[in-house]
Amino acid sequence: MTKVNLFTALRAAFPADLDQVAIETADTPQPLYYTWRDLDRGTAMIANLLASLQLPPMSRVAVQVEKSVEALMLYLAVLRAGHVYLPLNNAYQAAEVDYFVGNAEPAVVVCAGRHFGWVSTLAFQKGTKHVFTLDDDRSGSLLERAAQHGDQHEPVRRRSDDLAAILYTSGTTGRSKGAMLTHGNLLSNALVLKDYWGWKPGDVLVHALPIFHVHGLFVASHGALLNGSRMIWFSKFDPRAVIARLPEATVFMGVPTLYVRMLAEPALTQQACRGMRLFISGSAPLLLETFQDWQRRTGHTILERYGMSETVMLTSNPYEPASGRRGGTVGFPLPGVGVRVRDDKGLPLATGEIGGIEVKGPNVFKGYWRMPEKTADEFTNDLWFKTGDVGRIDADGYVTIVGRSKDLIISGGYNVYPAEIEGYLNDMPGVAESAVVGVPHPDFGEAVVAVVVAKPGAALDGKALIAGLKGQIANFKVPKAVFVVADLPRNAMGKVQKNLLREQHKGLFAG
Ligand code: MCA
Ligand code: AMP
Repeated sequence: MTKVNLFTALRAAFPADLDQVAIETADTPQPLYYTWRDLDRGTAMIANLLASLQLPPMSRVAVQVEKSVEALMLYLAVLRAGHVYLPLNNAYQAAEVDYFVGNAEPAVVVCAGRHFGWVSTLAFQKGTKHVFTLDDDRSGSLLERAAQHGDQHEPVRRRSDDLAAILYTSGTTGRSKGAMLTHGNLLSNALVLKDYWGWKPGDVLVHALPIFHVHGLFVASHGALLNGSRMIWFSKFDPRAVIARLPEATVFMGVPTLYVRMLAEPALTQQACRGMRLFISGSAPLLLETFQDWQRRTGHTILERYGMSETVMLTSNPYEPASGRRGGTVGFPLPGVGVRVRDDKGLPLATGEIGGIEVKGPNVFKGYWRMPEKTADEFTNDLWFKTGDVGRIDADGYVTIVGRSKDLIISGGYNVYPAEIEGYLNDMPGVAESAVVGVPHPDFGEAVVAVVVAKPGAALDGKALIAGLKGQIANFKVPKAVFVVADLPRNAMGKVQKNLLREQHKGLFAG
């Protein structure tokens, strides 16, 4: 078990020459070059600002900002100051942010300047004392205030089981749950991945994922930082621009949609990938077709891995040899991680049989924030975490995910819980009931589709319902299509047969 503040461990991996470039921006008006010294000084100044606020130990710092290097520094500064980072998807709207702030009770909230009005109103109402702004052009009150502080800061000591971050992940029923990740969870996983994926001197990472989820914030950023590797930093994913920078890079990480979009670009060639050593995919199932197309086009075999907000990374296809990477599988349990498959009654299954995936290890979270009962529900009696994913482990040890027992849609790497969307739809005028399902989508993998029943006498229009949802919830959660029907299909028990709805609409986005 690790005993240090995660920041201290990352800082220790900075190269001896702090004046080397650590991060180069790829899509700012002019490229910006941040040295390792800049990261050290910038995080110290923000950490000193946080210290000056005299917050209680392990205060939550909730952050909803555009992606920028300063936003990454804010994350690192929160670790450095010994507080708890709470990242929020910048697509979340007021009702969503209101819930997270109310639930987590952050001492500090940092938001985009243009959202200061509504964010500060709701945050102050919930008892938050400090609201700062941070924009992606390095403006805002956070940096203005941090500039008044010194650039030396001794990282606050933390134990491995102290909280480092809370990541909200939606619940099958009810509201989102905050997964509490500790310094030990994050550091142990980062150290394992550094080794497992063969990070080495000279590696350069193209970072094009958002930094409010596990994939971009922890897996990608920690990987590069812990290896002292340069990052080419995109604030937004743009397939053409990313391909143009691959020749300077060695490592890329993406959700399947990123690979699908790059494959649509003629510029994606073996030549463009000549310097690359590793393409990693995760967060959603990578279609075998995408895996094979990528091999044909680039000569590279994508390495697929599997993880969760509650556990960081769990399994990975092997780094060596590339021929051991099997498309359609998520590879082997990472060193130190236990993965087992159980039937409905929690009993062991034979090799190759399909059941619920359960996991154990130093990477598994501490529990859901202020939800001890929910936490207990998700662990077995012998303390394995029930992932809600359904899969099998074959005779060679490869894990394959075949589905989910949780009612979850993964669209472009973002998770959408049908119950949440159904709740919003059911509250809309004229809606009697609704069912939300995921259907295959060529770009997003799965797309959200809703089927609604009108109240007697009400006339509903799918497009109007979509427009109504857009102001209320993050756009990626809004159904791409809404069908109005007379009745929802139900089984003898009265349960909505979502499988029939999925089947009925599976060709909606084909081709
Ligand atoms: C954007 N839109 C979407 C999505 N993204 N709709 C459905 N699903 C999506 N994922 C919609 C917007 O609402 C908008 O709709 C329109 O598309 C254009 O929005 P824009 O922001 O321009 O989209 P984009 O820039 O093209 O974004 C697509 C994207 C992005 C690059 C694929 O979704 C993305 O970065 N996804 C990665 C998510 C990720 O990092 N996941 C990791 C989770 P309208 O036009 O109606 O307004 S971590 C995790 O799962 C675990 C633990 C793990 O294993 O890693
Ligand atoms: P979240 O923690 O909410 O970001 O999402 C975690 C979920 O993403 C997992 O429980 C899986 O259902 C899914 N997931 C992550 N990686 C993969 C993968 N490589 N293949 C299939 N599903 C994945």
